Parts: sequence; structure tokens; C-alpha cells
Amino acid sequence: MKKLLITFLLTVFCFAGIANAKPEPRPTFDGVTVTAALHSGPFVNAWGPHVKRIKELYGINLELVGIPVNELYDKSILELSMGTGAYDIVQYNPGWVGDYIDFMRPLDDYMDRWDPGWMDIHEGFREWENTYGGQRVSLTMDGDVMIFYYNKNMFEDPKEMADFKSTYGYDLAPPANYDQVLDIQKHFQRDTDGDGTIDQAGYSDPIIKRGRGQYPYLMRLFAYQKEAGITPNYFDPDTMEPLINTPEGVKALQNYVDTVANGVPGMLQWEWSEAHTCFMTGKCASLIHWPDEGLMTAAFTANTGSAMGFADVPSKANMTCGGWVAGVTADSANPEAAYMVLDYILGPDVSTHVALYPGGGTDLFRQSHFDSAVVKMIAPQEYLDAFDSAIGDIVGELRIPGGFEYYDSLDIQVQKALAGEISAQEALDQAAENWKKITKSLGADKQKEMYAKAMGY
Ligand SMILES: [Ca+2]
Ligand SMILES: [Ca+2]
Repeated sequence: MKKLLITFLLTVFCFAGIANAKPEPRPTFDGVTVTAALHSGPFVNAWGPHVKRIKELYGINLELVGIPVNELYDKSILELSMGTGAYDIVQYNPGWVGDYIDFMRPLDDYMDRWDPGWMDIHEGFREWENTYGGQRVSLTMDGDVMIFYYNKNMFEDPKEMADFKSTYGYDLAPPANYDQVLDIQKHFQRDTDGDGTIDQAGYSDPIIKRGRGQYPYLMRLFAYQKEAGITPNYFDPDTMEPLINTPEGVKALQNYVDTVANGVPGMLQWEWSEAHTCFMTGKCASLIHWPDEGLMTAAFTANTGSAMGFADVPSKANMTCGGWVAGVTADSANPEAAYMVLDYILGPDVSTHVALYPGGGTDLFRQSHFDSAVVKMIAPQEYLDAFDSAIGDIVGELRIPGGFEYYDSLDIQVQKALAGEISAQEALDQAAENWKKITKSLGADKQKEMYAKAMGY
């Protein structure tokens, strides 16, 4: 009893201690230079306006090094692995964390002293992007997740609704699963001007082209796994046997192949902007994409005369499909100053401005962004609700060593199936073989341990 009472008193004391702790003032670093390696273009542009203020507040000379997105991994991994100390801050995809983690500085001690508004970061991002093996290692820069967008005029047109129902036997609506995506694709796929070429698609995936084409496959894999009552997984966590060429995996890739085959010609080469433009100009009735479009409803309505609709992705199997975080490098000569830069730009106050910077590539990632009166002036509540719900459905990226290589080898095979060169089963059997080789080369036991860590098992 006495022991319990002491425990109780200690607990009360500890909590009181935390409650009374004053936040530590942010230090200054006169004349210190902090170099940040960022995705060139949008992120450099959005961070640029804050360089002067950081100098005034902290005395830090912030230098922004823009690297083209397709060189970001290679360039920063090279500098990090050679220990050059060239970068104090690096921007990276959470899916690369398995390769980056040994070169990054855990940030728990800094975050304890100078809270970056940690609890304000959306829980899905805190869990799947910023935390790794129980340590806080990064701050989210961009709230990437997937949303199902649709053209309300097309989906709510009485004739379209009646035709759809008579053909498919159920109501035209945002798809509950990927089989329904295929129906929607087929239904709206048309040669609208009668020139013999399909010029209207029912649906587009976010990215199809070689490079990131594995993502639409993985979202479908997780969707079919969920439908079969299986917890979404890349590997069997007990054996590290790849799950990509299972019956669910084959169904997933076949659906992706069929969807693209029913799209407009040339869709195989589509990346972010082609999919975006197709939807924004009314040539695609629906789209799964990152959250950018939701802040562009005025342009959409001006182009198409329609309101923009928002829904969960099929089977609510979501991914960040990339996404961006920033961390402090382990070989930084000025890690505290580097942290202050992240804390300032990605903290609750300034990050709202960064997120609203036109073309800045930064999607909402904090609760305070969703609650912001300025954000609410631009973004429909329906969008904010769909976005918020989507973050809660995230399946983590493949955050283990070799993450980049696993994705890349999968994408190569997915592309062959999309191009009709080999069957879905053949493509995935080959990809699974390649995954096994990668796992073996990195050490199967180590990979199993890292996979458990990454998926939070
Ligand atoms: Ca984004
Ligand atoms: Ca045509």
C-alpha cells in the first residue's frame, strides 16, 4: 500500500514537473551557416522567403541547395555516406529512411527542449514519417496522402447515373474498391469528338510512368489484402517472404493493367502533371492524386463548370506515395542551428504560410493547418474532411534498408506488365525473386528486424 502511495505521489510529482516546465528559449547562432539540400523548384521557392527572417531571429545564414527530384536520393546518399558534412539538413522521402537512418541525428533531445509543435503534426505523419524504431528522426515537410477526386457534373448527371446503373447494376458513386474503379474507367472512357481517338478517361492513377509507377500497384495490393482480411504488408513479417506475387498481388496488378489499358492513349507515360491536367481540364472524370487539387477548386470550376468532389481511396488503403520529411544529418557541424531552422520553418506558425505558398509543393500536415481560418477560406470543408480521413488510413512506406532498390525493381516489372510485354503473374514472380535477392544481400535477419521496426510490429 505504501509502495502504491509512493508511486502515486511520484507520478503526480512528475506530471506536475512537466506541467510547470518552462519552454527553453531558442538560442541564437551568430554567423553560423546551415546548408539544406532540398527538392529544387517548389520547396526551395517556398523556403526562400524565410531565409532573411531566420538570419534576423537566429543569426543563421541559411543556404538552400536545390537538387532535381530524380537526383535527390543519389546525391544526398553519396555526400552522407562519404561523411562530407556538406549538408546540415536533408529532405528525403520517408520510404528511403532505411537507407538514411544511420546518417541522421535522432532529434528527441532537441524536441524535448524546443518543442516543434510535435503533437500538432497529424498523427498519421508522426507515426509513419517522423518516428522510426521508437525515435523521432524528422519533421514532415509535406502532407502527402492520396485522395479520390471526381467531377461532380459527370458523376451526378442523371443520364450518366441511369446508364451506369443499367450497365453495372449499382449506383454511380466514388468507388468502394478497385473493381469499381475499372467500371468507372470503362463507363466514362469516350471519343467525345468522334475523331476515332479516345479523348476522355473515366479515371487516372496519380503516376504511371517508370519511376514511381509502383505506387498505384501497391495501393491496390493493400486494398485487395484488406478485402481478403489480410493486414496490408509488403512481406510476411515472420518469414520476409514477399507478398507481392500472392493472388491478391496478381489481382492488384491485373486491375492496374486493365485500368491503364482502358485509359486515353499515352497514359502509360503519365506522371504527376499529366494526371493533374487531365482531371483539372475535365478530360478525366476522376483521379486519385495527392492533396494539391483540393486547394485549386476555383480553377477547376472555372475550367469545367463543375464542383470538385472528394472521397476516400478505394478500400481506404492509402499511402503517402512518397511524401517529404526533413532531418538533421549526423555529420552536421551545427546540428542545433540546423534543428532551429527546421523548428522555425516546419513549426506550427510558419508552416501554414509555407503550405499556402503557391506551387510550393507543401500539403497540409498539421492539425493547426486544418483548423486555420486562412486555409478554410481556400479549401472546401469536404476536402479537409476527406484529407483528414485519408491520413488515418496510411499504410507505411517500405521503410527498410534497400527501400529505394525494392521499389525500383518492382516498378521495372510493373512497367513490363503495363506495357503488355508479360503477364501480371510473370511480372510479380520476377519482382518477388528480385526482392528475395535484395533481402539476402542485405542480410535476411537484419531485414526482418528492420521491417518489424518500420511497420511498428
Ligand atoms: Ca505534396
Ligand atoms: Ca477523340
